[in-house]
Amino acid sequence: MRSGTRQQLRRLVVTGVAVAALGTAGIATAGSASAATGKNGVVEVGEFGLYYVTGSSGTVFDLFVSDTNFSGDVFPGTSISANDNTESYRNRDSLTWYVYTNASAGGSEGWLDPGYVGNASTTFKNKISSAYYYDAN
Ligand SMILES: [Ca+2]
Ligand SMILES: [Ca+2]
Repeated sequence: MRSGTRQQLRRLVVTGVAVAALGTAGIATAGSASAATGKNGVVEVGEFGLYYVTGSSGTVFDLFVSDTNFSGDVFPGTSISANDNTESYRNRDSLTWYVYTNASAGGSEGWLDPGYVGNASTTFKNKISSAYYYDAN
């Protein structure tokens, strides 16, 4: 449900109101042409990336929509768990992302403004277990 809401929001932001007048077919075409793909190892426009190491480069866990529990997630193309295993960020979204040290927005909360690039503080380094594109707690 969150994902659907997000997709609709994104579509409006990216393509503007004009697309709405084109009807469902037009919206579908525009959406597929511009949509970022989460968890494909590339931090695209509209995504939030959490990196395996400091420096905001290299192996990255890229999110387009919120992830309530990193357990079971791996860095794309690897078998490396993303849970409690990220050290830096890159926010290419137009929204502020919120990160939490426990699943389901539990534990300590941090936030990364649009455009933010940088390393995690001690509180969050190798401790993040969920991330949201809104304030979830
Ligand atoms: Ca991506
Ligand atoms: Ca954790």
